[in-house]
Parts: sequence; C-alpha cells; structure tokens
Amino acid sequence: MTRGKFITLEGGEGVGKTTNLNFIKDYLQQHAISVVVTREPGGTVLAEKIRHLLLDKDSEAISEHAELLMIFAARAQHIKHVIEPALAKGVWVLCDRFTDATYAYQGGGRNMRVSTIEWLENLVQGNLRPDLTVLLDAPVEIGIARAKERGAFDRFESEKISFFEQVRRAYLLQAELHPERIKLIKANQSLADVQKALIDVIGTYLR
Ligand code: T5A
Repeated sequence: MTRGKFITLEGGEGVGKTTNLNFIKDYLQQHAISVVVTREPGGTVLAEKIRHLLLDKDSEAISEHAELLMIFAARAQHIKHVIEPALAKGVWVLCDRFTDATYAYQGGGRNMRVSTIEWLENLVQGNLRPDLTVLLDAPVEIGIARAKERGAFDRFESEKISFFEQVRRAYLLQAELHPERIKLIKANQSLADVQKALIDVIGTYLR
C-alpha cells in the first residue's frame, strides 16, 4: 500500500485557509485521491477540547510554556489517532495548520526558542513532516480585517498588530528555510486568482 501524502495549509489570521481547504479537497478528489480534511489545534475529541481552551479569551492567563505544550499535546493525539492511520491506509491528509504555525506563532509571535520547538517537534512527530505546505501570505491588516468581518475575536486574534507582524515574518522565514516543501501564494489577490495559483502548485505537485 502506498502511503498517503500529508499536505498542510498555513498563514496568518484570515488569509483564507479555511476557505481554500475545501477547494483543495475537491481538486484532489477530482483526481481520484481519497483525502481526509482536518485542522490544528484539533482533529480529535481531546485535541478539540485543547483547542477550545487555547482559543478561549476569557480563560486565566496561559503561560507561554503551557500554550506550547498544549499545542504539542493536541498534536500528539492528532497524529496518533487521525494523521498516521490515514497516511498508512494510503489516504491523503489535508490539514489546516500544523507545526509551521508553532514556529510562526510561538516562535515568532511569542519569541520562544526555536530549539525548544524543534525538540518538541522531534519528540512528538518523529520523522513525520508535511510533504507539501501551501503558505498563504497577505499583509497583516488585510487578514485581520477579513477575520473581523467573520465575528468576535478569539484569544490569538486579540493580540496586537506587532504580534501578527512577527508571526508573518516567522512564516516567511520558514518558507525561506524549506523552499522545496513550502510554496508561497499571495493571498491579497482575488479568491479566483488565489485558487488559480493553488491549482498551479497542487497540479505541479501531482505531476
Ligand atoms: N495556533 C495554531 C498557534 O498559535 N500555534 C499552532 O501551532 C497552531 C496549529 C487557531 C489559532 O491557533 C493558533 C493560530 C490561530 O490563531 P485557526 O482557527 O486555524 O487557528 O486560525 P485562524 O487564522 O483564526 O482561522 P481563520 O478561519 O480566521 O482564517 P482563515 O481560515 O485563514 O480565513 P477564512 O478562510 O476563514 O477567510 C476569512 C474571510 O476572508 C474571506 C473569506 O470569505 C472569509 O470571510 N476571504 C477572502 N476575501 C477576499 N479575497 C480573498 N482572496 C479571500 N480569501 C478569503
């Protein structure tokens, strides 16, 4: 049985990850690929509970270490119960955010040490890394304005603009460090143009 491929979608707040996830899923299914769509933090009952705690802006102040460990705890459950079983069955996994988000938000946004994140990444993931990552990039104000239209802000969305600028820079650095895996698409163009670029990236990958 050929192992499935692991594709992740990344980017700052409101850049269009969720909007484009179903578009990619439909495109893969049209190419006769079975695909599971999932998200982080989340994807299992326990991991979704951790997500709820992480996003709750009325919770007690969460320490940076607690936040990082909760994210990796959720990830460990997600990998064991959803991602690995699907890949092993030959099913592709399409995930809304993964560990690049940790480098961007906890590394960039919260200034946590990259070496700590790397250590946890190796512990929790072993050799598992995405095969392909699409990074949707847009100026921070555009993403925030789009997210605002959608409703009340969660704990992360309530951060300052400077936090999101650091997140964006850290994402762009990840793309520079891993050019073979991370494909960058400008998200401040029309949805139709973003989706044209997505077909280019995924189509090239399929070939
Ligand atoms: N987190 C996560 C960490 O800190 N560390 C980690 O390791 C991980 C995994 C939750 C939070 O968790 C943090 C980061 C996050 O803050 P989330 O819910 O996935 O993660 O993140 P959000 O960014 O909050 O998700 P959003 O749903 O807000 O953003 P999306 O999915 O990027 O945007 P989407 O698709 O909902 O689009 C927003 C609006 O814009 C419109 C859409 O129609 C929608 O209304 N839109 C466009 N409009 C015009 N032109 C386009 N090209 C458009 N694309 C979308």
